[in-house]
Amino acid sequence: MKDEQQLPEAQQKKTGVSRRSFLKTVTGTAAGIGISQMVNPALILALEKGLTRHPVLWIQGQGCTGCSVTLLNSTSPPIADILLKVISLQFNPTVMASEGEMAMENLYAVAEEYKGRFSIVVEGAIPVAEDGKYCIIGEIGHKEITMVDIMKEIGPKAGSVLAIGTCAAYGGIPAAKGNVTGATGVMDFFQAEGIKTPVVNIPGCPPHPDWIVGSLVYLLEKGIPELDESGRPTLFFGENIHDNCPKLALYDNGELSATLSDPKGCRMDIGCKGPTTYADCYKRKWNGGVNWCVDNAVCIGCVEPGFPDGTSPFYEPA
Ligand code: FSX
Ligand code: SF4
Ligand code: SF4
Repeated sequence: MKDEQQLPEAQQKKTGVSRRSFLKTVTGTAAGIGISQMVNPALILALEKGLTRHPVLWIQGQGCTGCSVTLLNSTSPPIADILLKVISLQFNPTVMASEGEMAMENLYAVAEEYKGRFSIVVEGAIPVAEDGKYCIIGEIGHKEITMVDIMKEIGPKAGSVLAIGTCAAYGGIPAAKGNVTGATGVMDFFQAEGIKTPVVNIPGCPPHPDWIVGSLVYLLEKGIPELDESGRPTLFFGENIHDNCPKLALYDNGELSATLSDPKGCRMDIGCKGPTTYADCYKRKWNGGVNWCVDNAVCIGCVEPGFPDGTSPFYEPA
């Protein structure tokens, strides 16, 4: 593997955050929910061992960029530390400085040089209809390169793939009823193309930043995590929301909210899909631990393979 000195200049910039203060940041959150008691130790261990930064190619297809935005909201540890200390982000259309052919050539060069030793993060679905022409990632020599082309070329060379967001994992919103683009999740695409690279699904529309960071660190430190039948890490998606919901006692007592603006009761009658949804939102919460969907609305089952068609209408009981 290239050492850091050989990585592009942008990758070498230091954050000004020392290893000691980074460790303090992650240990400081271990007592709370933060990246959780499960993942913080792995992250700390990785840093203590001087984890070699791992090349990551982040490919964006049919999505809303909400997955990148959610990652940029990662506060513990801060996103700058993840990008500059844990991974070596070699391609990301939203935040990378390079562009055009240079960026595309770097993408292919990294995949070749680090064969089997880099990861791909896929954000958004892969549109396979019309020869993949619904999603052009870039050009080399005036030849358009589709997302399908890229995934066929670099998918088999990667050591692992993280399918971030429900679109990348299962097709999500682009694959909803009326899908003319052939929007497909990564696992289905790989199966159709005979690509054997292991895939970890981190669904959610968007996924929680802890799910992304935690899974990435787990992958680098320990390898592929335990996955459920939908390809999701059980670490984050192993528990049923309804069974663990703080409003379960209200449900059991028949105290049900009749409107969204009636915050007290269980949200079952206004469409909550918690009973068929598996994720740890009930304890992790969102927005830095401030609130989560059922506080003000309902769970719409955004992490489930059938989302959104299978969990619609969102505000009507299942
Ligand atoms: Fe999909 Fe990502 Fe939903 Fe959006 O890009 S998972 S539409 S929140 O953000 O792909
Ligand atoms: Fe279940 Fe939703 Fe009611 Fe919570 S709010 S108890 S998840 S139905
Ligand atoms: Fe998605 Fe439900 Fe979690 Fe909200 S509570 S983020 S809809 S899984």
